[in-house]
Amino acid sequence: MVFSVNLGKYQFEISADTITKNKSGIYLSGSKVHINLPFHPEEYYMHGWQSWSLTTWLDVDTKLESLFPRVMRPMYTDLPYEKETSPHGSWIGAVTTPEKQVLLLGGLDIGSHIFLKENCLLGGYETGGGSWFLVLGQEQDVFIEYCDNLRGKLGVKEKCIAPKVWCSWYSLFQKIDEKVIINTVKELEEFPFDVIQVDDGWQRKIGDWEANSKFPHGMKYVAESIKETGKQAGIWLAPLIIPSSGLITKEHPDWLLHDDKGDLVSAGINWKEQQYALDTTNPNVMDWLVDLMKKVRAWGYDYVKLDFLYAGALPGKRMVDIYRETAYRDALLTIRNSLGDAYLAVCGAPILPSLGLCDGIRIGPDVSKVWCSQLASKFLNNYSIPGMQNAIRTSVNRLWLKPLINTDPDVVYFSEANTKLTDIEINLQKDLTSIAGVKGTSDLPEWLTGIEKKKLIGFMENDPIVEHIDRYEYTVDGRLVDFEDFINLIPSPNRFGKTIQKILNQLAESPIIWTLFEYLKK
Ligand code: 9PG
Repeated sequence: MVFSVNLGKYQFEISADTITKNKSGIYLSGSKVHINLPFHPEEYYMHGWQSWSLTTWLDVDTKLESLFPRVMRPMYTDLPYEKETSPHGSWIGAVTTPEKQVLLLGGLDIGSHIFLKENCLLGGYETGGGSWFLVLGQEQDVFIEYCDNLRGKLGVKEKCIAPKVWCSWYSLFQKIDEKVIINTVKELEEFPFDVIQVDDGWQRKIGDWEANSKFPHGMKYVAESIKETGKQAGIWLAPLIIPSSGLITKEHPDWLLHDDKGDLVSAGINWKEQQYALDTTNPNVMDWLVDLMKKVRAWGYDYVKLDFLYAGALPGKRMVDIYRETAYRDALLTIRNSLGDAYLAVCGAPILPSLGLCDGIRIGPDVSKVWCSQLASKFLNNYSIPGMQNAIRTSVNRLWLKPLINTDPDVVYFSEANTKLTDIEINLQKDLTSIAGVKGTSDLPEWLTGIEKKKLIGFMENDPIVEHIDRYEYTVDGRLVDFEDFINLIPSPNRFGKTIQKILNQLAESPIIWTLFEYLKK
């Protein structure tokens, strides 16, 4: 059906199954909705699928090419749309009007995707149908209205104050062992952290979630040592992925997600090997996951960071034929329930399907001590690999989620040694963290000078007053912070550059580039 609707000074032609209007906006239903724009939009808000996927305002004429290397697409993008070059995004899309107002179209159910094609905003449900919210107004207001509607639809887990976390990843990476962790725990005693979180490196292997030989007294002992210092113990797991050389791949191949042809579905490449995804609609898989969650709780961990969760929502042929994001959300609900009252932080997680079920969510890629990799951004169209600019760009564009969930923009660095970041870049991340309201670091106390230690303590203890002024402009305790000039996309290459890009994209499919890519991630 085609409807003609007035919003502000504009009359929109809308095609949808049903339409209702109230004072906050317009509600539509239908598997496909079309909104003809009576103006030429200047900018488009593209929202990435999972924590690490690019989220930004774009000039509408910007063509975003597909991300390379292709094998990494499952890890950074939403596969059904990997080849789409017109502006598009997951669940929510928005455009600016010539008067600098914003017209926002948001899915109110999971499985929605928005496109801007010519002068038409298109919404489509992968599930065959659902509801939509359409609103025109000031930028901040329309995002707040959308949040209010999501709250009613997907729920909000009672929002708790985000704990201040020390996490082992961004300093020690996988080079953790019992001695280093216990030592750090002792050194951190005088610091105002709520949680000491052990990240990747404690486990025997991905999918084999027992302490490795570097933790001879086991993970319960580590949790107890942390708790003795008055802090909560946190642990990292990537429960929904399984490496090709994993035990489950050999012993329970039927637990893994397959495609229509019966081949295993790739969940990307990491830890130098091919990763696969668990099929969470298989009851044996869910039993295994529930036991795993109960095990880490019994070890004494009250803060659980679950990572690489996108694997649970990849396209594939599941044992029970349900929609992929529904399969993920169902699994997350069971996981949530088996974790009891632990703080659940999710990462690499599809955004909307996680709402209401977890306490905190990573809203951007990993930070690193490098601002940006020109090679990855400019030539591989990859804005998701670890890097401070990638992390800030996507996180700052996701702060509207704050009323719904604790929004985690990743850690802050306090040590100024061994970094390629400038003070300005480090401080920008500090301010973003204050604005987002989730604070953490990985710095080892022994790496910090006296002044740096004081700065860290001051930062963790201070709770600044934040005001949102404009899209990328905030005040933090009255001081103006503007992200705008720091988060532009890298201009696409010229003709010569395009040739190099083509060659690199080809090369990116070969193993040679792997060595380079591993290097870029550092
Ligand atoms: C542990 C880490 C940390 C971190 C997570 C996640 O290859 N990659 O592009 C890539 C992206 C993210 C990533 C690791 C690799 O990090 O975000 O906080 O827990 O896993 O492995």
